[in-house]
Amino acid sequence: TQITTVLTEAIAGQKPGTSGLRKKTPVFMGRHYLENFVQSIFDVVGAAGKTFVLGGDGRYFNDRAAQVILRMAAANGAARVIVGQEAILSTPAASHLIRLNKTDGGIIMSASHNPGGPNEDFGVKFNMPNGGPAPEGVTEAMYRRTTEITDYKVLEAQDVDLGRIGRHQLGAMVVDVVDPVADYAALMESLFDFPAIRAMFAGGFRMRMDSMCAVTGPYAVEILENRLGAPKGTCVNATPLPDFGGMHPDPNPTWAKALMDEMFGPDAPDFGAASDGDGDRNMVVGRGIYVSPSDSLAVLAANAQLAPGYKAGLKGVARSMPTSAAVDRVAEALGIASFETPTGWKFFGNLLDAGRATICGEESFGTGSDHVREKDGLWAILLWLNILAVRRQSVAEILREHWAKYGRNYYSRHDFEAIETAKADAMMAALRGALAGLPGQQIEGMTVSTADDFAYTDPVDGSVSRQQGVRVLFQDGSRIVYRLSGTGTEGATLRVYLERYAAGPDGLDLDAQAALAPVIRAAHRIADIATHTGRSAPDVVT
Ligand code: VG1
Ligand code: CO
Repeated sequence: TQITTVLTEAIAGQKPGTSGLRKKTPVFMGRHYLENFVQSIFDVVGAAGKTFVLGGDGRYFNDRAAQVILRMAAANGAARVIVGQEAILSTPAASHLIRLNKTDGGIIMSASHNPGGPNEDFGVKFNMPNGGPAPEGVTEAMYRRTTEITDYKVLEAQDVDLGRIGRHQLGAMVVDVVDPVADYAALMESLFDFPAIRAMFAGGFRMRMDSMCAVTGPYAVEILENRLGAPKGTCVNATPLPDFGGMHPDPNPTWAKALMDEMFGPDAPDFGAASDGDGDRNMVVGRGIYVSPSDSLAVLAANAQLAPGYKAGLKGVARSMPTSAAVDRVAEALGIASFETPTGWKFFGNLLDAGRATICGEESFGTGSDHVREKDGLWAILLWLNILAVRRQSVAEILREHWAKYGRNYYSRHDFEAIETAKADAMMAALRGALAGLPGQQIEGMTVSTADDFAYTDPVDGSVSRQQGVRVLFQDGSRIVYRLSGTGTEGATLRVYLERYAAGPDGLDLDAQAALAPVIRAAHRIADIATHTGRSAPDVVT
């Protein structure tokens, strides 16, 4: 085994977005593309003598990329890499292994909720020793490194047999291949009341878990069917496939349509759930009722104490800025702090590390807690199950009681996908230019109170992140947020986030789109979406 230094040239565009570097698979498979980025990671964080975790969501190229990353880690002097069997790890499981083994961080191969396959998406991201995504300062340094890289190091060696659990040697580096599920399942068992959930299933409670042919399949089968006794067949689409069976592994009402149809059909089970490509997102559905992610976060925060892992109460809660304020009302009632951060899980890391927040969430189907430093799909699903087992009520009853107590934040997100980048940029620029003139204006019967471009100062380390989304707030508490996606790989995706508060007791049971109709019209008028983008209707509504 010999270490080779390969000459290379900088490749443009290797800038990590909201969650790592994501590109079309053929781009990632292109000459030196993966190697340049991985070398830049090691150049920034240092590899000599260190221990890392490696795994991915099993999408196309996951297996080949893992071998390249291992050979580069060995060539860069890493002491040890802990790899999930067959290079598989869900994102939350990877975060847990990084923490459990007190490693120096990890590399996760995933493009998350983006489709996978030879012509779809691939991605790589680095997580820090705390288990969380690298903060902006670190990803910026990696990006700068990609612009000046001249060579990378790789070990000339055979593939490691990643199918065999146990210790392997790669040059001077140790490779420990581990069961991807075992430690994660044990962590879940330590947080939740498994006997209570098991008793609920034994009593005839029915659930449908849709893993969307992505990474959570083996985790869901082990935890729900094997450990909690849910009937065989509770988990569907439970075998991870390199192309996710051609599906879009994004758990929302549009892409998890089969689950939605079942939950709204005549023989709906009690509870439905789905997770995304890398297992950090979740969608939760009751019989005949959809739980919006923002409401889910609020319900979980309000009821977390019913689970053993949270019985001491929450230190605080945090949500991304576009997420509805429903959880803020819960925090107020509990007398705990609530934080508002930019989009992306990396912004929760400091709050979790500092013990200022226990539960965090995003409107994009992401919820999690301080048990790891990523959002965690199965964690959220298990917390719901724990709450259902203790309260012995339906999802619909729990939601209605929640709204009756706190009022309801009607909420929806409208996505306009694959817009020409120049047009999307022009629209955002025009919108930013118009912000100063908006306060006081009357639109669709509502008066604008303030309008700004969200900037965040991290309360722990003081770092500042600007231009995190344009917000328009109205006097009646309604709100519109506009931002461009940082995870897409094709053109630009405009996300428009819509919110309106109803205090109750009347008007708590409306259809969200109907309740939001004036806010939706105002959103189109204020940003002139149709004129700028040529689109009058969204591609995806959540
Ligand atoms: C989206 C979501 C964001 C989430 C991110 C990563 O980012 O809006 O809330 O943290 O995806 O999720 P953007 O920049 O496209 O809006 V995942 O499951 O793709 O890691
Ligand atoms: Co994901």
